[in-house]
Amino acid sequence: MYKTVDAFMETVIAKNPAQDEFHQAVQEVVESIWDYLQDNPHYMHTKILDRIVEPERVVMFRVPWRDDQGTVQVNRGYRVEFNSAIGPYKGGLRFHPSVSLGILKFLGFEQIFKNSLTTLPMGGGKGGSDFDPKGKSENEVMSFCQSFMTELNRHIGPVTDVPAGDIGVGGREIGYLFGQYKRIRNEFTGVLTGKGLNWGGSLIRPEATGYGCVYFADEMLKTRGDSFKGKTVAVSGSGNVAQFATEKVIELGGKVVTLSDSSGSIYDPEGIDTNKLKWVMDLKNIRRGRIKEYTDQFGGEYWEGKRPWGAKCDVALPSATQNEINKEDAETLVKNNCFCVAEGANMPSDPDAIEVFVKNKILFGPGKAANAGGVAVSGLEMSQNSMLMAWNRDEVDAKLKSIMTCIHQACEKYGKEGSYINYVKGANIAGFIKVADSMIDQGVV
Ligand code: NDP
Ligand code: 2IT
Repeated sequence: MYKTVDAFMETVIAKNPAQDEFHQAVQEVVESIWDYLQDNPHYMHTKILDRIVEPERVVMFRVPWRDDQGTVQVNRGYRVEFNSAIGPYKGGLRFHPSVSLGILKFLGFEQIFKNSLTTLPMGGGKGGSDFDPKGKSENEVMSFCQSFMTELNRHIGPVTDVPAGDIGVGGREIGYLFGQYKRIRNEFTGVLTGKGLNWGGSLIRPEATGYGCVYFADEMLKTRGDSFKGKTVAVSGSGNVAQFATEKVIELGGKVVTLSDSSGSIYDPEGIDTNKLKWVMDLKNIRRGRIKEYTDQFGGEYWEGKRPWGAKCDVALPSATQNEINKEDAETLVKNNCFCVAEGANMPSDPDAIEVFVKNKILFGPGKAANAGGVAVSGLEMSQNSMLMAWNRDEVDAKLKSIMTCIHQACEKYGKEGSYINYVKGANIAGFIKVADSMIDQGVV
């Protein structure tokens, strides 16, 4: 039996070489549940840690397709079916050139605990491809999606594994993937979430991750008798999560002053209002342009190649990608009196950054708690699909709000350290218990 976290991590690193992000995600979870495991030795006796870091199944496959010039292109596809102890595998698909097995294992691992926190019956999974949708035509994106699903379809199903979107996969891609699944299988089922409203999608699913993140941050602020009203907020990213986080902050009376993409950040001290946001949504979702164009339209500053963390803010909502806040960024945020960070993205803060936040006792909501609203509404989409019915906008929004409040309560219950809530510890322990206990109930599988 392992005596220390380091001893356990040595075996994980040896067995999974060159998967740095996966090691990082495992280390964070194991560190924060370690004391709990010592107090509850049956988890160690049943080797839950060794089992939970091993995916139940990994599928890797060739994705050949033809570009507009007729040239054959070959990408690699993946689906990591990590853990089905509490429900069918559930989690997004990421299309981005940086996708590798290690990245998808980190995301799949996080998803196990996140899905457990939602209170809904969903296991953990993640998939995707190193395909880069940037600069591709509609026809190329469709050809790729069809080829990807031609292989993936045999591994998924509404009670087996239900993918959804993530970076580079939005409503358009889910549509092409769903169309191809239906064509091959001759089944109209809830095999994907994030579907269009006309064909089985749920209201509020597009908004859910961003809205949920802001609801969670609002719960964190409430613990200090505070709210979003009058707060200056730095958001990173300008995709699905960033857009709807911004929309909800505006609605709650806050002022969002930054957005970014992989080329740089924009800083608008006047605040991004509803009209400007509408323009950003058109830029990013329809015209598929760069965030730099914002400053040509509305003024403000463009910070080429820079992340937004140099902007003075009260609240930060990192909503782009992993490891986008390092130690220096975290110190800058704290120095500028930012006192609340809620992660819309998965693992955007690196371990040194998290240490800075926790040491300074600021409110820090890790992704698996703060961004769980997206997959939670995916779970609600699955429920509606199985019942062959649809809830209205207010019903779904109320359920989302109530789930985010439950997640906050779970973090508080397991993360309280005196008057400070350590949300990392709280989320990891609460997420772990339900999955680990279910694994024990189901025997050595
Ligand atoms: P989108 O593809 O809609 O948007 C991603 C945004 O992040 C874009 O602005 C993109 O810029 C930027 N970005 C991506 N990669 C990088 C990078 N390497 N460096 C800097 N910026 C980058 O994705 P989502 O909004 O859906 O996802 C954002 C984050 O939220 C991810 O971490 C995802 O895992 C997480 N998440 C998403 C959920 C969802 O429901 N969609 C649910 C829970 C978490 P560019 O256009 O230049 O690439
Ligand atoms: O990281 C995530 O939680 C997602 N990309 C959403 C997954 C889902 O199944 O809705």
